[in-house]
Amino acid sequence: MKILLLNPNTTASMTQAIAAAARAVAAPGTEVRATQPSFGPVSIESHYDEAFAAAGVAEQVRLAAEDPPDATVIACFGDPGLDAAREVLDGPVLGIAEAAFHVASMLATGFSVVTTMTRTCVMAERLVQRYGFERSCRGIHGTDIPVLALEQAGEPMLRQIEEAARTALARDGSGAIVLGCAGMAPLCATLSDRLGVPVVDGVAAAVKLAEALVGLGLRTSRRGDYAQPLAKPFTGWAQGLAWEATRAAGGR
Ligand code: 2AL
Repeated sequence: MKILLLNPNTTASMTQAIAAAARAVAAPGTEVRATQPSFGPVSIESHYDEAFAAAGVAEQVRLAAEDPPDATVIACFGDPGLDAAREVLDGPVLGIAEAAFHVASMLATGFSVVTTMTRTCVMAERLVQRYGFERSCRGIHGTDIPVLALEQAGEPMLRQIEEAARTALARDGSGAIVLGCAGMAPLCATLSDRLGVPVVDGVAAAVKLAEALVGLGLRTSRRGDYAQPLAKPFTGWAQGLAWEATRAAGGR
């Protein structure tokens, strides 16, 4: 099974770190191909960043449609471009926030999210509402750690995240922690050991759920809004990314 692991930001070292985390949990027969957009922000920490990241995801899934993967994981906690990716690719597409919320809600009646910059908490909050997890998500906590700083996470940063998680568990009365950034994936095992509660990394959760959905023989519905995009010309720099009539007509 081929899983496309799409890092919506353009930092290659982070793509590689996420890919390593994904491969560590992937089944022996699963091949993880990791990629990132050709343009856009090096990290996603604002609505502005996220707008470009969604276009970057659209670019990459359009290119991937030429040799489609069995499943795709969008590895940024804002799940940018998720619906667009589902229109374009037939195999299941999972966002890491969506996957983590589902998994955490099956392990505890309430979970808390610990994330990066406090200003991104509203993005996670909107996803909680969009996916219908208002009852089980009991709080979203920023640490004000920049996404790219996670690449050099040492003991002080680990301790900062651990403390934020402990505060979240106590304040929210929750039983599990969701890590609110793909860049936190390499820290998941250590935080799990230290906290003694389930700690859910969305990258690992999405990879395992993707394998399950493919194993079940399930694909994205083509009925209604997840039908393929309408064929039409694109202009400007996005000219080459238009969805073509042959493709829209089921030509593959
Ligand atoms: C993220 C993430 O997962 N990747 C990125 O660039 N920003 N999430 C976040 N909450 O900052």
